[in-house]
Amino acid sequence: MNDNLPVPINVIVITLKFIMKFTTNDLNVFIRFAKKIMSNITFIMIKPDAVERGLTGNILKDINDAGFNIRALKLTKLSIDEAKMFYSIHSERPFFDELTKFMSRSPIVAAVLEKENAVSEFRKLIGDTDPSNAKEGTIRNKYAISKGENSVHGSDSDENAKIEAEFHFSGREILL
Ligand code: IDP
Ligand code: MG
Repeated sequence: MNDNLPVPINVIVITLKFIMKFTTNDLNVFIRFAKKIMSNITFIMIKPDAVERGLTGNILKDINDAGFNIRALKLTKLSIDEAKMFYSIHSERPFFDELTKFMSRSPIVAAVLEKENAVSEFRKLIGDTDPSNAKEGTIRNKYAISKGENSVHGSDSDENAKIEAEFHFSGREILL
């Protein structure tokens, strides 16, 4: 018996086409899935002013009541260098020193939250940066002290949510 019979070319082509079709479909499903996950998560922090005043529980309850699911959560503390790295986008702003000193002053609570359109939904829940402009009932309206010490951070885009979540959490700490 001859073990080295050549495989007909059309069988090879059909097999390759099948494999390519399968992997392309698979890839598309994966990309759609990844995009959906990305638009459904945001990264947030409960800032030093709020943790110091014992507001962590109240803010987590507001987050829960607004329909967000917590996918990662920890109490942690930023060093001054970590705060500078995290807020590097604001390094040229006049408030950069004040902001980074404040954010490294005492512990924060970091979290990854999930909800449809998580980034914009969370920014609606927290309100304007300046609490005097934040709508009634928003977290900053209820708890913030000033434009700087404004109790919570929320990512401003899907891309930044991913970058910021990865700054604080390892893959195995985020339970998606
Ligand atoms: P956001 O947190 O609402 O996205 P950003 O403009 O991204 O606001 O500013 C980041 C953070 O920097 C604010 O949450 C606040 O803590 C701080 N910050 C912004 N503007 C000022 C300011 O004029 N004085 C002091 N701190 C500020
Ligand atoms: Mg911002």
